[in-house]
Amino acid sequence: MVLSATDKANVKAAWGKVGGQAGAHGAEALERMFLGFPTTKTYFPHFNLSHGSDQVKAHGQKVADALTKAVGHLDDLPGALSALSDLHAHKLRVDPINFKLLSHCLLVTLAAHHPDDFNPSVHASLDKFLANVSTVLTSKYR
Ligand code: HNI
Repeated sequence: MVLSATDKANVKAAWGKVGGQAGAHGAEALERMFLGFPTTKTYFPHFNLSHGSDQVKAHGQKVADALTKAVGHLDDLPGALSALSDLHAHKLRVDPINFKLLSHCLLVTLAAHHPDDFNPSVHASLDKFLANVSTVLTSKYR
């Protein structure tokens, strides 16, 4: 799924609006994922997943930082996310289905916090972006 010039501009603008809230949005998306899709919790047996936990906050920041890096390398997502792709495929072995769940929760979080920016075009571009990131992170499974 190729990101058009409009998609790239939409994604950059939307992520720019997120700014310093990215980590908090990441943590909120994770919390939504754990509550809405409890099977995803099985990948985090070593985490305290209760509301406001420091581990979820820290992980939300890591996910957000990875997405910030991706937004900065929209023309080379495989290169920018190569190490993360190795980690998810070879070590974590997260079932690819879960990436759709986290992507959905990221979209909902962005829509909830930035309703004026989240028009249908931006929605579609962010969805394509997250699908592309997910494809890269699940590309080395076999
Ligand atoms: Ni994911 C670790 C980014 C989807 C389960 N993940 C990371 C790290 C980043 C990251 C960054 C930290 C790497 C490091 O410490 O070097 N993960 C992302 C991104 C997405 C994603 C950008 C998709 C948009 N991860 C998922 C999904 C699951 C998932 C869908 C499972 C439901 N990730 C994990 C687990 C870890 C992890 C588990 C290890 C956590 C830990 O610290 O032990």
